[in-house]
Amino acid sequence: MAPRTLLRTCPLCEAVCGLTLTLGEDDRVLSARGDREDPFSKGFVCPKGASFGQLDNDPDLVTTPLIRDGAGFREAGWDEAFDLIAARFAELAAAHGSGASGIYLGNPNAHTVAGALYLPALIRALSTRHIYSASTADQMPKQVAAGLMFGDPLTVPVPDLDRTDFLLMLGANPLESNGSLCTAPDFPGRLKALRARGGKLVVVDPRATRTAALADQHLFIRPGADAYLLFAVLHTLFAEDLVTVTVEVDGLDELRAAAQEFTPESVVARTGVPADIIRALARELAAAPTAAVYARIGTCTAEFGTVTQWLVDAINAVTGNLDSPGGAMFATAAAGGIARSRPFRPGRWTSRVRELPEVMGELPVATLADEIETPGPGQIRALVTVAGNPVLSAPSGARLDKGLAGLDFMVSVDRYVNETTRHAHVILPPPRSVQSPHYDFALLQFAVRNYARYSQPLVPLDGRPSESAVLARLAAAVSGQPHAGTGAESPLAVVDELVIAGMLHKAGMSDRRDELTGADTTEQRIDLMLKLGPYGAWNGGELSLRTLLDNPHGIDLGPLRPRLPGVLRTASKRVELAPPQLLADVDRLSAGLGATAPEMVLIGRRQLRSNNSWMHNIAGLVGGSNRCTLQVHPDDASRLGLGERAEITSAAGALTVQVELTQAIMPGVVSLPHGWGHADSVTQSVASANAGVNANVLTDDSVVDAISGTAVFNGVPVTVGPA
Ligand SMILES: Nc1nc2c(c(=O)[nH]1)N[C@H]1C(S)=C(S)[C@@H](COP(=O)(O)OP(=O)(O)OC[C@H]3O[C@@H](n4cnc5c(=O)[nH]c(N)nc54)[C@H](O)[C@@H]3O)O[C@H]1N2
Ligand SMILES: Nc1nc2c(c(=O)[nH]1)N[C@H]1C(S)=C(S)[C@@H](COP(=O)(O)OP(=O)(O)OC[C@H]3O[C@@H](n4cnc5c(=O)[nH]c(N)nc54)[C@H](O)[C@@H]3O)O[C@H]1N2
Ligand code: SF4
Ligand SMILES: [Mo]
Repeated sequence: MAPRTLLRTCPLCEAVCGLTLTLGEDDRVLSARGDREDPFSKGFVCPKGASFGQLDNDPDLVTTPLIRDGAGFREAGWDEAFDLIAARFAELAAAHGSGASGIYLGNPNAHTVAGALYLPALIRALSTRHIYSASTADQMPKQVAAGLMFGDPLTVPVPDLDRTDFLLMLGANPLESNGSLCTAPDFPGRLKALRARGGKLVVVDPRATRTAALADQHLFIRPGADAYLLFAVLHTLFAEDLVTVTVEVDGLDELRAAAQEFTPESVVARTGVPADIIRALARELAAAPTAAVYARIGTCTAEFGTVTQWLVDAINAVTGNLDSPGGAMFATAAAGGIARSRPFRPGRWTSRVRELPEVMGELPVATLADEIETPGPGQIRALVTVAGNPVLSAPSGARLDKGLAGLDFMVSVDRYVNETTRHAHVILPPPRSVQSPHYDFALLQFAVRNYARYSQPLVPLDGRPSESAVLARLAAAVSGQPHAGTGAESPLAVVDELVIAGMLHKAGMSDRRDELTGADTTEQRIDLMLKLGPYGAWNGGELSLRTLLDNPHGIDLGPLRPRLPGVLRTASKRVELAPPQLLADVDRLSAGLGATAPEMVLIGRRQLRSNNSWMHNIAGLVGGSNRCTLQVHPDDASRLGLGERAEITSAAGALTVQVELTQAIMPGVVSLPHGWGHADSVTQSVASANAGVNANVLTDDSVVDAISGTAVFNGVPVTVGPA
């Protein structure tokens, strides 16, 4: 068989680019390029997507279950691995009852079909409140703000990138990250197009990033101060009578009152942004025919993360740009949209040790180490991790590293032995990406154009279970259910039939089970979700699994359309501009106005050829600009007497780091990327040889965004001196 060309969505970041893969006779991926016929990504590919083959062929990937054996691991069969898991969880339940186990879900779950469709069953099976994920190290503030303003935490507006006249972007660097909570393949091209059509781009960032270089205007801001800047913009809009509200809202007067004290002058010291620039920004936002404010990770993982995300959409609303073309709009995804009928409510329970709030059923990852270390009823003794590396990604990572080493039992579903999974007693590997189906249930909720694409598994499973089957079997094993059945008796088929029956029943279509198509029950579930979705064949439209299989480059479903008030789930059925839970944090914010800022603070950054912690084992991607360095302004370096290496210390820990001098960072701010700090004991030869340091040794898990419990990675007080 000659090399063949196959199509697949890139699973590596939120841009969901179409890939054209060439596979050799042995089913190895020989090359990957952008799929020019994909109507959304139109051939765009970044260096990571182009390295898809090297990643898929990495000889260091785990390919069979591994069971802890002394200091290392031995290979094992699937039955043996699951029998051991079932036995150990049964012992745990007998000794401690339920609630002694926990789960941590990492970022790639947002990209896999298994993560979208089978984690709910696994979480239920564990019957625990110890549910943690990368969300509380990432976007949770945005979801809480959206939940309180719109009633559902998945109802997150995105900038209408392709039509806006004015984009204010804070704390995002899509030229390196390719975008986040804003699914937009070729984000760089879309920004260039914005400027080419006469639009204006303003970037707010403590660093002069590659995105800032593309902008009309770049404003340096002191880390953690975005809420002050946005409040001062709001203040100006109200003070100068520039407010236009075009959607039904509640709370406009309360919002005005809250903004009252934040005059542009009052926030200058805190933000570092001159008052006249803030006023001009507010006037331009109001005057632009269409405008959108968009803020991402730099503003989420900060002390006032949730307040900041609220103010972003409050400004979108009071400048008449919410839910209108060219403004901030809600996508209409083909499958997996909001299912809730009652308004979102955070803090329904709190964590055991620190009483931090529950949000969307989970607890903050910043308290995972507390829950592992602190004895007493409800202490975590066994942990499941799926697609995550919290030792490198969670705050106070070094503490977590020790905690994991002391667990009674740990199971990890992961491709690699890494800094986290090395502590597992059992590692269960997913199959290769090309052996997995792909549909972006999560990311297409945040797309800047409505679009759908399904990728079938391109290569047969050759005896390995799908990741969906692994998760379903794990759910059975941890809850003492039979886990070894096959065919219709397999845990996967049992879960799928339950879900399908439930969805059909809810839709009043229980007689239509036989009409679902697909090679297996997973595909049948996808077929059902598409058919019942807003474009679905059973909902007045045409979409089904068949349509997507017939259009393997993907289907364009048109530009974003206004969706209010239909998507609202607030009790008032209006947009809530001043939810009490958010107003409650404003006093703390105003108290910070007069506070003296620390002399030096740490922020993070992303690098084009990295992907959080897990792509440093690809030789073509590490080295050159992709190294773990501390960016320092030359003035700071000479003042502090820094040489090539520096010692950096925070309340949580200390590191010796490689210094990179650059004018691109504000004086008083240093930046270290996360995801580095690879341990010797992991079986990733390239990553170990390019180890770097773990930025999260310095971040402090005792400091969180009060409302969402999200970790604070930006604005961490540090001292820096010569090494
Ligand atoms: N200091 C600091 N820390 C941060 C951040 C920061 O900006 N600064 N950013 C935060 C953010 S935004 C995030 S999202 C988190 C990420 O935090 P995590 O999700 O905990 O970490 P990742 O490095 O993304 O780890 C992903 C893991 O999934 C595995 N994997 C990859 N593909 C698959 C798959 O298909 N199936 C399975 N089962 N496993 C797979 C990889 O081998 C890897 O071990 O880090 C956070 N941490
Ligand atoms: N190449 C690559 N792409 C990725 C990832 C990766 O690791 N590598 N990770 C993926 C993930 S999990 C995510 S969540 C997304 C994130 O995507 P983005 O949000 O675009 O993330 P970054 O590129 O880190 O950009 C954040 C910017 O915030 C700035 N910043 C830091 N502190 C502050 C602050 O207090 N205020 C303001 N205004 N700015 C601040 C930083 O200098 C940085 O330039 O990227 C995704 N894409
Ligand atoms: S931008 Fe993201 S989705 Fe596109 S090729 Fe690169 S890693 Fe893949
Ligand atoms: Mo993330």
